[in-house]
Amino acid sequence: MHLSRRLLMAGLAGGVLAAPAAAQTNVTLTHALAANSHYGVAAIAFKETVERLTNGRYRVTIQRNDNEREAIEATQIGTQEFTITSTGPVGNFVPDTLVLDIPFLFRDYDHARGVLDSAIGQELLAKFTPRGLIGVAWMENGFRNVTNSRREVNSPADVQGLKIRTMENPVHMRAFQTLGALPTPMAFSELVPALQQGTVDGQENPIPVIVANNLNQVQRYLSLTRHVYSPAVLIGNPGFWNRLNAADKAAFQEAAKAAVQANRDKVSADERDGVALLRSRGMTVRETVDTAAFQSALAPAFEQYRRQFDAALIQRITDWKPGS
Ligand code: EAX
Repeated sequence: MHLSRRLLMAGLAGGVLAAPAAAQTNVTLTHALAANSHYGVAAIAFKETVERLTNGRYRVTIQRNDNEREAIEATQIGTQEFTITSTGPVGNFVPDTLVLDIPFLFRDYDHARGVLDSAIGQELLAKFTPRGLIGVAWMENGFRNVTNSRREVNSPADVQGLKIRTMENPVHMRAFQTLGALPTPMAFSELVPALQQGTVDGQENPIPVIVANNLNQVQRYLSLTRHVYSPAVLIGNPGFWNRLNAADKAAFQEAAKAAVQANRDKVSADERDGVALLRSRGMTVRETVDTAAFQSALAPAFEQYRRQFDAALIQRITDWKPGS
């Protein structure tokens, strides 16, 4: 065989003439918590799925940013492509989502997950687009519980006068004001220093967040008030998202599904094991509170929410049941 033909055959065999390596695109995703938290495991599932389904053409870098409002702003302007955040600050960007933050709106996790996975959830995700964000998928933070270092909380009377850190969320702030507490809104990044310095007496967060951030080190009492369900959401940058071709967009959507599953599985595990763990870390835990008293004490706030939000949507959420 002629030499050049032999070289050509060898080159082809050795891949020397293979197509140039596909370009790689770096994608940044942030969230507020530790890598082993319910957000952290979701971020890892998202990263692994994107990189697997795109054969590494997209490389996801996970970074921690515990100022969720800043992370949403960065996603909106495109200095990062995705963020996982609680709905806490989201209402300042997408006001329609505030309806999800109404206390005692969701009966339990099945109800919340069912509503967010239904047409109602899709309708609310669509509200992100005109606000310069992509609502990719609903995730989960969990049912929120009150902690403080002053006293056990069983009823609304026990909350009166407590300086309670809330998220920067007007629905939550109105609820704690109505209960006679002193709601003090701040970003999650400021919470632990505020508790350490006594700027606030308490805060409220789901078990997964209390566990992941060792809030037992700065809070003595935990009361399972479960006063509000806290959704989380995977938000994307519109410029990045709209440039994806159909196949790559499907890969990112598949990755979002994997993230939601990992997130919910971790919340369920933390709800199962977290109370015993927090007790073992020294917290005094009150597992049952006078929920009916909290609900009736919040009646004036509910009245205002019904006037402020789409009452029909609130009813649709309340009436939702499996198969509906
Ligand atoms: O999203 O700010 C909060 O209390 C949130 O629950 C926390 O950042 C996890």
